[in-house]
Amino acid sequence: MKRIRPDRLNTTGTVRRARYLALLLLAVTALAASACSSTSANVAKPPAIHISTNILTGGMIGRPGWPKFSPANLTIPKDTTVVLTIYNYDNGTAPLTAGSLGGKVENGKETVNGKPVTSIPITDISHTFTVPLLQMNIPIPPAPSAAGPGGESEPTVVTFTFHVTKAGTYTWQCVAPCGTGAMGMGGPMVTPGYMTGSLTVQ
Ligand SMILES: [Cu+2]
Repeated sequence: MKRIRPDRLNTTGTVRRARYLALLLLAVTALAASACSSTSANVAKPPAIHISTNILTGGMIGRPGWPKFSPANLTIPKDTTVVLTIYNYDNGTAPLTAGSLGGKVENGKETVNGKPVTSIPITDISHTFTVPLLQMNIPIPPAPSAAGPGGESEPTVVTFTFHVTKAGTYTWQCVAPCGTGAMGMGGPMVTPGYMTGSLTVQ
């Protein structure tokens, strides 16, 4: 039997341990470097969350003059890319007053029937999904004009991609005068569940 001298065993062990530690250090440094680099392909982004809502005409819900977001209360996770799809079945317009900024897309990216837009002419607004506390605005053009028995059409499809970092419950409001009364600001405009509701970020 070959004898191994205890001092050699000890030396070999020390060298191995040192190599192992050096390799470990290298691996940890590489990991830290990749975690810090936002451009690294190795860093997985959390997948986008997809949610949707519909804008129904008053005729569709048996309450003429009362267009409605359905659902009107939405919940999303914070720190996540969210794609909100809005199907607008309402072919009516509710033009904004001259000089209004409600036609501008704010704090997110919008498409209308698949085409990117940065604003909608204020004369061609049907509704908006506006969250003042998040400086977020989604102007929504009307559905095409061919109307069904309840005033419904094929929907205009709006997508809005956004990201909220701060948790909370935010009120959204349609700012287009689509409601009742001389100014169009009554009825559904001031009734939660119709043209105002909540966006909960948690
Ligand atoms: Cu509206």
